[in-house]
Amino acid sequence: MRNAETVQKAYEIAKEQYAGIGVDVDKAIEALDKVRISMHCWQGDDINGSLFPDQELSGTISVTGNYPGKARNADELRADLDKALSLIPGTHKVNLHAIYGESDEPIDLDQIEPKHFAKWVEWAKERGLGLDFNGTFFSHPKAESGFTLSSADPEVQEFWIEHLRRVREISNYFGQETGIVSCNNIWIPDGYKDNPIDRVSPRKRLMEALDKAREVDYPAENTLDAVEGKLFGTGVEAYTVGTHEFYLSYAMSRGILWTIDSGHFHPTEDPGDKFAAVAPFNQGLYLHVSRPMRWDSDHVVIADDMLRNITNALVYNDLIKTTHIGLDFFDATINRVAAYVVGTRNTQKALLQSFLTPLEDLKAAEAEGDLTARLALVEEYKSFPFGAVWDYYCLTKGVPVGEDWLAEVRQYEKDVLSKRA
Ligand code: RNT
Ligand code: ZN
Repeated sequence: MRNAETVQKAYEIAKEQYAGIGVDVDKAIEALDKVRISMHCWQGDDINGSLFPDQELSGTISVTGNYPGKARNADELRADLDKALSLIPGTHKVNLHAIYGESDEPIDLDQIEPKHFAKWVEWAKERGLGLDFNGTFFSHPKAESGFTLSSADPEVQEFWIEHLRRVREISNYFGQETGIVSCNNIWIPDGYKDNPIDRVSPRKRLMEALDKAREVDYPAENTLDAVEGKLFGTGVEAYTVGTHEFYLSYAMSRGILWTIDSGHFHPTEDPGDKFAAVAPFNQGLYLHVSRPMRWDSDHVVIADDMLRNITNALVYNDLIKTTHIGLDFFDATINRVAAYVVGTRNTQKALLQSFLTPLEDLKAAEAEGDLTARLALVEEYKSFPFGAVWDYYCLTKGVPVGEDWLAEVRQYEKDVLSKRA
């Protein structure tokens, strides 16, 4: 167990060291504390959901592993999220998918209503959490052809348009009820395994379907639509209808958020630079922080260079105000509550490191053309004691310091998770 006095002492020393380079650690902590991270509910049950519990996951994404104790229903999922949230400093958001609705009678995705999410709303309100949302355009018989919103079959397409209409209404309800804007992220798996002849028509259909589903205007303080593109997925290697270029064009022309999932790019690309590239156009962003391992593998987020590049781009360029940060990973080979804690705390730690940067000095060095100082200083600052500041932040927020949270997850596993069949 970490000793509070030691944490306090280390913080005082760190504070002094950072003050030496003109950084106010308390301001950095304050900035970090304001950032709500949207924790994706689907890490807790391998994207299973509660509307169709027996439906297999499909739609170009997959979860591997069978670690015991996954949440079997929404109540268990909320309990697991509560556990994870108790080990993460700050106040956050939870990101729901349409399949996480709760209904006494069987309903389909074109019948979901706000009332099917009332339990989630009540739960979120009690905890001061925001709620983001996603339509579920996969794991469904009507998605089996491989096409949803871009389907050439009018009946199939209309089903998904109606789904999206309802999803937007529910997202608006989330914002209204919680008082925190709800981002409504749209991702569809549509595409072909092999090279198509006609690459344009499915995209025209997708554009028209999105426009149709988005006819109703909701207040921007309640809900914001976001569109998430992708290069490829399993089974749609040749052609994805909703690519990055498609959605960036759509988002720009419709004035909505563009979603960047860091797993959807080649490992040599820097997702952080993409925010900066669209920043001059005032483009609002939604972010899925993920970790690609050779491909879009959705590994739990770790403290790697990609993550640092992302948080640096956000903080150094003051894009944090126009960016909504969500997580998107799924690993069923480890304790799922631990996965949440690792991924969320890592994202926060990376943000804190970015906030602990003497930006004015570095910007001045850059402006003066002193590229030597820029490189030398950035490298030295990497070994500044940000961990002491992080530990202190955790201490003041009443969450476990350092690795202490693991013992709590182990206990929860013993008391709760291991009892699930
Ligand atoms: C898939 C997208 C999408 C999903 C979730 C479950 O590649 O990243 O965000 O992960 O909708
Ligand atoms: Zn994503």
